[in-house]
Amino acid sequence: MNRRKKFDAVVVGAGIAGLYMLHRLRECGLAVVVLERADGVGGTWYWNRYPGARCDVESLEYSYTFSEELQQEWSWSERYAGQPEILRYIEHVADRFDLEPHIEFNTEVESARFDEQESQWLVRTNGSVCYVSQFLIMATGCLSSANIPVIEGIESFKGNAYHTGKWPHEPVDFSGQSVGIVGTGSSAIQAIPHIADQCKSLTVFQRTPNYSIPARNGSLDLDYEARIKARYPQFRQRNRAMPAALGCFHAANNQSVLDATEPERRREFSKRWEIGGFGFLGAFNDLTLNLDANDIAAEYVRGRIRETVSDPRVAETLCPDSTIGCKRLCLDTEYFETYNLPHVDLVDLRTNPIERLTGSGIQCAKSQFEFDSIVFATGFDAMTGTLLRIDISGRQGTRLEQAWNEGPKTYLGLMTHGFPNIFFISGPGSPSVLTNMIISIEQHVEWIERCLSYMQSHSYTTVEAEEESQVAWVEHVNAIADKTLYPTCNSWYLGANIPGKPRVFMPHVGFPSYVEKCEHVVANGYEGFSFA
Ligand code: NA7
Repeated sequence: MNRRKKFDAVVVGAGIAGLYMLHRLRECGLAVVVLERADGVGGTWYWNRYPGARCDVESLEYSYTFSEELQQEWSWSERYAGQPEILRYIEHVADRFDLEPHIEFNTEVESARFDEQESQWLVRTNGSVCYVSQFLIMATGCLSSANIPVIEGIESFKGNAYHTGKWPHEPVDFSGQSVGIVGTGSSAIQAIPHIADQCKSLTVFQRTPNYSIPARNGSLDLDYEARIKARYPQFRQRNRAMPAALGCFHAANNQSVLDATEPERRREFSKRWEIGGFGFLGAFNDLTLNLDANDIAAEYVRGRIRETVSDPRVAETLCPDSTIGCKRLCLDTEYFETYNLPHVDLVDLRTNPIERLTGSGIQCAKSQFEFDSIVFATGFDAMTGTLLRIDISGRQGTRLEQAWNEGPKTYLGLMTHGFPNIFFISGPGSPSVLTNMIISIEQHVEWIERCLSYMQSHSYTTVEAEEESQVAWVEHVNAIADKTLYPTCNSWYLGANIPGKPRVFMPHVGFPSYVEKCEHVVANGYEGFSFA
C-alpha cells in the first residue's frame, strides 16, 4: 500500500504555469504540492536547451506581470531572451517567492483517478507516494511531449541522436561532425544556423518549407527598457488588449491589402520585415482571413527567400507554398542565409523521402547519408499529448483518452465534463499557444484561484463543466477557427503532425474576447459550470 499524502491541491508541472499557480494558491492559504518530472523548474525552458533556443515573444513582454517589484528588478539582456536567460529568470522567480520547498522534483505523474465517494483525486507517480487532493491542476504545458517520428530503423542509428525538446544538459559539441537535422519548424530554424556554425557538414531534411521572418534580435536598448519600466503596468494593460496579447499588434494596420497599391504593400511589408517579429502579420487586416490577401504576404516572403538564398534551386525548395501564418510563424536569425554556406545542404523530402534510419545515417528513396549525429527537430504531440499520456479517469472510471477520442472537448479550455475538480491551465479550447503564453497562463491561474475561493466561500466540494456548455464551446472554437485560414494546412494546432491524432483545431482563436467571456461566466455565477 502506497504512503498517502493529503493536499488541498496538486499541481502537475513546475514551469511558468505551475509556479504561478503554486504561488497564488499558497497566498490563499491552501496546502499545495507541485509534482515535476524534471529535476528543476522551468518546464519548456528546462527541456528545450538546443543551440539557439530563444523565445519569439519580446523579453519585456515574455515575463510575469503579477508582481511590479519582480518586473522592475529583473533586467533582460536582449530583445528576445535566449533559453539560458529565461531559465535563470524562472529559477529566480521560484527562489524569490520561496516556491521550491513545495515542489517534488523527479516525480512523474502516471495516473490520476477521481474518487467519487470522497470527491477527491488520487494521484500516482513513479514514486511510492499516493497524493490525495480535492483539486488537480494540470500545468503540463502545450508543447511538452516530444514527437519522435515513426521511421523504420530509428533505434538502429549508432551515432548520437537528439530531439530538440529533450536536449542534454551537458554541452553538445558538433565540431568536426557530419550532422543531419530532420524538420524545419521553429526549433530547427533557430538551431540550424548555430549547428552549422560548429559542424563540418550539415544536411537539413525538409518535409514542408516554412515561413520565417527575421527576429532582428539584439541587445535590449537601455533607454527603451527604462521607458517601458517607467510605465510597465500601462504597457502590460495595453498589450493584454491586443490580439494574441502581443504588443506588436498595437501597430497593426487596419487596411485590406487588397485595397492597397503595389508600392503601398511593399512599403508596409518591408517596414515590418526590417522591424522583425510577428508584427509582420499585422501589416494588413486581412492576411489571416482571406486567401488572396494571404498570398500577397506569402509572395513577399518568397521574394525575400529568393533574394537571400544564392542557389535558385535551393531557394525554390525553401519557398513555402502554403498559407502564411497557418502554421506558427517562425522568427529567425540568418536562417535562410545559412543555406549559402558551402557545408550546408538541403534535402527535399517531398521528392526524396526518408525510407529508414541505418546504423550510420539516413536512407532516403534516392540517396543515402552518413552522420555522426542526427537532430530530430520534429516537434511535439501538442496540447493533448502530455495530458493523455497520464492515465486520467473521472466519474464512473471514464478515461480522459476515451472522452477525448474524437479530439479534446473542454469548456473554456479550463475543464472537461465528467472530470470534476481537474483544471487545465492553457488547455485545448483556450487561446494558449496563439498568444503570449505568459499572459494566457496568468489569466487562467487567476481564474482558477478565484473559482476555488468561490467554492470555499460557498462550501462547495466539486465543480464540473456542464455538458451542454461544453458542446456549445467546442462548436464555437471550431466555428471561429473556420472563419480564419488556420484550418488550411497540416499544423500541430490541428494535430496533423501526429499520425492517427484526430484532426480538430485545438486552440481558441480569439484573445482578448476570450478573457471577456471568462469574466462574463464568473459574473453570471460561473455560468456553464455546476457545483455540488
Ligand atoms: P514543429 O513546428 O512541429 O516542426 C516540426 C518539424 O519537423 C516540421 O518541419 C515537420 O514537418 C517536421 N517533421 C515532423 N515529423 C517528421 C517526419 N516524420 N519526417 C520529416 N519531418 C518531420 O516543431 P518545433 O519544435 O519546431 O516547434 C514547435 C513550437 O515550438 C513552435 O510552433 C513554437 O510555438 C515553439 P511538417 O511541417 O510536419 O511537414
